[in-house]
Amino acid sequence: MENFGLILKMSMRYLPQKIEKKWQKIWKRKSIYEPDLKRAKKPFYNLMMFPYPSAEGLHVGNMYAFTGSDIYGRFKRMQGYDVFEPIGLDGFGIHSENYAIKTGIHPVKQAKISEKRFYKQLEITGNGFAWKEKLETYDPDYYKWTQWIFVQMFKNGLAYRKKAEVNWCPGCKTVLADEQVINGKCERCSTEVVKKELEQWFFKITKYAERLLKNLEKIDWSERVKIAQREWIGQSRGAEIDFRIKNSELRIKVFTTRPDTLFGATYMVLAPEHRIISNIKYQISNIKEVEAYIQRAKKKTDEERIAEGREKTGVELKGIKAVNPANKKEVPIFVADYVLRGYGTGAIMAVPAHDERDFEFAQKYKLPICPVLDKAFIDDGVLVNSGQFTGMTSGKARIEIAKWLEKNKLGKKTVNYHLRDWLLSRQRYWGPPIPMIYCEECAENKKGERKEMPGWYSVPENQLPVKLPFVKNFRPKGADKSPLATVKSFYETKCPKCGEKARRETDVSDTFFDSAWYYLRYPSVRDKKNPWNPTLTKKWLPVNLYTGGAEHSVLHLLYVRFLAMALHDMGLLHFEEPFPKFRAHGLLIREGAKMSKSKGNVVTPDEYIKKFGADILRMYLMFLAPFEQGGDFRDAGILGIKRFLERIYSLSLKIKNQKSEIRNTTQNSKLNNLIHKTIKKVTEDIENLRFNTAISALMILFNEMEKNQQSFNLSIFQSFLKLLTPFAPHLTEELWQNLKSEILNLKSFKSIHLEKWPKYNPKLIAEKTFELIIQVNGKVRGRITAPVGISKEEAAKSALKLEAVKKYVADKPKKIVFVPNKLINFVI
Ligand code: ANZ
Ligand code: ZN
Repeated sequence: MENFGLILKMSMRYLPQKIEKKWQKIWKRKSIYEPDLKRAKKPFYNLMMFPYPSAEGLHVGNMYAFTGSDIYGRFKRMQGYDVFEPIGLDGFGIHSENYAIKTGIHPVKQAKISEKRFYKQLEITGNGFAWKEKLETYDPDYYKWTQWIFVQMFKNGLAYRKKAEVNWCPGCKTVLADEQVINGKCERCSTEVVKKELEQWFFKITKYAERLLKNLEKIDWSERVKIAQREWIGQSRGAEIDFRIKNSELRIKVFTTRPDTLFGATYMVLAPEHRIISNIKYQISNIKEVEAYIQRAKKKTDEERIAEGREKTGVELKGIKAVNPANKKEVPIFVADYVLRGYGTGAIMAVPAHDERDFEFAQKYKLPICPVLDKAFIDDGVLVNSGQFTGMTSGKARIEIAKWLEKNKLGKKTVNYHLRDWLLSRQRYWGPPIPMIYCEECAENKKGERKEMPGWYSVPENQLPVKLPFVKNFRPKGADKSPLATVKSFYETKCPKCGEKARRETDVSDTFFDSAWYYLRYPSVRDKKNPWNPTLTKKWLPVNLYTGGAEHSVLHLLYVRFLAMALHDMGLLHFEEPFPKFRAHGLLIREGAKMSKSKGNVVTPDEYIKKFGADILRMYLMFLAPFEQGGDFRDAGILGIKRFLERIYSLSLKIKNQKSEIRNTTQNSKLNNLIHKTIKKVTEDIENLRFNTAISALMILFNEMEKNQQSFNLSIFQSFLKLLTPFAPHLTEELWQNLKSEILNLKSFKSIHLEKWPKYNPKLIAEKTFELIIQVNGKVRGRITAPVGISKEEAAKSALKLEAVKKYVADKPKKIVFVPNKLINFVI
């Protein structure tokens, strides 16, 4: 029923709001941004991190990121790819829930409000989204599969429960993952995080530490994100060494990156939580003092314990000694909180001559300091006082001492990682319930789905999803339990194994789990049987270009890589890196300050779109600075872009009114060359996300066209419009269709967005040059490359820049012979 024509009468003035609404409707009707997922020939999956609705709506900073990604997508579409650019909402989780708490509106209701608001905003910005594949993480059709993945993780030994000292946010009343603690504060609400000993669900990301690190070399990602991941994973190579306790069978294992300094280990330190202390309690003569110290230390967080400038404290374990395995010397053992329980083995050999922390401690407690390298506090020196290893370089000694330890069964080479397992459970309401059941009966009989976790069963897959019940009082309780723990009808269930009364897990999983697999669902949103359809997944994945914020370097971007690897190993995915290419966009600031609600300088795109239209705002944002760098949003700047688009509009009007003979036959060689140069420049710039310089190239071209409006071919203007299309999708569509005809026949409608990206002719842009021969008195003294048509004066000037020529032509030459485009001869 689309056989009616739409009159495209161009108004005299550029009215973006009118134009934009019209084209958005038509695009949607004609599904021009919906690739044929099954049959597409050249799939290109262009993805931008989906937003989480935590406030009133998107701000201009979010739009900045989406626009950059969208420009790239539109560019690829015109290059002939079937571009898939889906959108959705990361709407489950603490950020949305905290917002609901603030507004007092139940998250279920708030989600509907946010959905409308966000989607509306994303629509008016004119992005080429595939709306038919949108998804929301709180949709049971979606989280059914989030839970299903959890079950797979559990079945494969990658999800487990353990009691551990974890981060607790008193503000959000839940535990947090290490990655969500930024400088000791909650990533969400900035409350100071405290430690709590709790039993929680974890994903075994540490099992993948090495691969996560190694694969970084293979993927094309923004360097700063790779660096952040490398640091977070924190690989350190070294050795584990056993120190025997004198008169005992017990040994203390230490981790060191410096086995070359073993002979200088003059004392040992245990972390306050080290388990061996309780085993040797009765041999410690000052146990009261030691226990009191441990109690005090336990109240401090790791950050507090190792804070810079903090005076080191500790207590010696009197009555026992350890033996340095290298020189058999007896050394005292201390407990001190500068050694952390969660790293390495929780015990160290202290080498005060070469480790600054140990040096400080040794000075305070008057402990012996024994140098074993020719210089203090260096990574590489020559060994002294080190028995048979004396004289070796540190590098060699590290290997040799490790070998010697291994041979004598006193230790071994190891690799350690700073990365901790991903703490996944949250004591909150707004998330997918963790699909696990605990049966006391089975636990007592030491039965369970996995033998190391008696009593625990995953919810049978045909019973998924475990739906989140509506709980009126959804606010976090703060008693280490989710509000779901108050809903009897939810947690009471039967054991899938023995059928006895059992209890559901009442914690929900973290939002970062929801977003760790969403990219897999988009192409398959309509598949009811699989989380991701095998055929579609093979066709569309991995993602071709992923764009997003660098602030997620060690959160989302690390989790998502880990999960893909795990699923790959289970045989569920054909790739292990979900995003072979990732680009981090820069941050948008406003008049020098980061845009944030607390500073009151947040700008919503709506007001600007209302005033200027989406095209002007898009172009303005992209013109600010290189996309990967970010930019400073200043109201004044936007007017320049407005003026630019208005000029394009009126030039188009003029061209349309010109006689067709002029439009189709006129040649202007300068413009002909410039258009080809511009095509090359814009193509390369967009490919490298340098949108700002692409726009300035378009401005230069446009100025030239405006100056020569009577004398250029229409095809030049058309190419210009195509180049502008990714930036100003609505305006270019309007002008394009108008130049084609007065009447738009929707049946035969072909959007400019489906036109071919212009190609340049390399011959036309090759700077024409020749080799100028330079002679002095007829003898060749040099050659330079010079542009065809160079003048005698210019040629002489360039030639005299050469040292080899200058030295002969001291004064003014008597005569200069110039053969155009060939040679220059100085007669002296
Ligand atoms: C002896 C030594 C001599 C060390 C020397 C350093 C320099 P990274 O690089 O972070 O892996 N260490 C080991 N476990 C620790 C813990 N649980 N808490 C605090 N410190 C710990 O650091 C490894 C080094 O940090 C190890 O190497 C150990 O000190 C210390 F000249 O052993 B070293
Ligand atoms: Zn049971």
